[in-house]
Amino acid sequence: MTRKTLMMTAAALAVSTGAAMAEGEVVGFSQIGSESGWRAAETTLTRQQAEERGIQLQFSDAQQRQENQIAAIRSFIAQGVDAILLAPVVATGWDSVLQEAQEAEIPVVLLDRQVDSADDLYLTAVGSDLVHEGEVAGQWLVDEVAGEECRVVELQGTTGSSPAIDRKTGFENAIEGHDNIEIVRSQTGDFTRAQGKEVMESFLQAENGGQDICALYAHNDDMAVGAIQAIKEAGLKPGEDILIVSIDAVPDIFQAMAAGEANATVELTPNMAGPAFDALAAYWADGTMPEKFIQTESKLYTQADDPQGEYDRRKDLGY
Ligand code: GZL
Repeated sequence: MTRKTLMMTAAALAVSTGAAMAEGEVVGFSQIGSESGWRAAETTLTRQQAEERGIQLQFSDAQQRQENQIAAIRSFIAQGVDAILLAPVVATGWDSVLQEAQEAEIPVVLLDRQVDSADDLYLTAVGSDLVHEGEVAGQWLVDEVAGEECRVVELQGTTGSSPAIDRKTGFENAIEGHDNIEIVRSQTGDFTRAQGKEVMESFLQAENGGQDICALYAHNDDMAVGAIQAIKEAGLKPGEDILIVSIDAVPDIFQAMAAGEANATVELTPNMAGPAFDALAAYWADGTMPEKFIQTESKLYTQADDPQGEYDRRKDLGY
């Protein structure tokens, strides 16, 4: 397929999907890395959304390092891009580079995580209510154990990231006042399967081989999937001996749910770029200023919600 045909196809597709065209704009995307299936899907969908809208995407993978993100943003500024997308690995340390982008009159849109900087330093932030996600997960456990004693272990996301901070806060909000539920161990697994498995192994050892653990709360599904492996290797039944609740709604957690090895997940859409590019198209067209926070929804899924069907619907979306 020639480039011209491809462009025409993309344009036709954009019209059919209603994607706002932004023909010829150049956007730099500073992506955290590929630490989870969810992150991989976000990258896939961002590339697709850019192509549908005729946007040229300059992509940078920071390998989880903030200094790489800051360097990428400075490179985008030097290139004179029309906008910058930033998924900030941690919440602090962005003021100076965001001020440089502001001085260069390049709008910055945050994706899926927040920064502590003043909100005049970015055009808008697209993401979920991370505290609410933690509350949804916590409330599910409160309802599930129905007053029974429950010792919980927690796998936190990347230290200093807004999802790790806020999802912890939300879960604690939900279990507050329910003295039967207690978080007895909490440690970062850095949002990855490998570290989720490793830290869960240490939790199992420390908690009487897992006999004293009632539930795992993982800040993302990838750490939960790693932990499920550790629980099985310890001779216990995940989803039964140890309840599993996590966040993201990636295909593999639905596969585990269908096998009875996970119990609940809170959905996080990986399509943060669609709303981001819509806001940028309006801003580029006539200076329209978007809301500072464009919130995506957080839906709870359990074993009662056709997990096999959810797996089938999501397995080809780029996770
Ligand atoms: C949350 C997002 C998190 C995902 C993880 O908005 O930043 O980062 O929940 C990913 O899977 O690592």
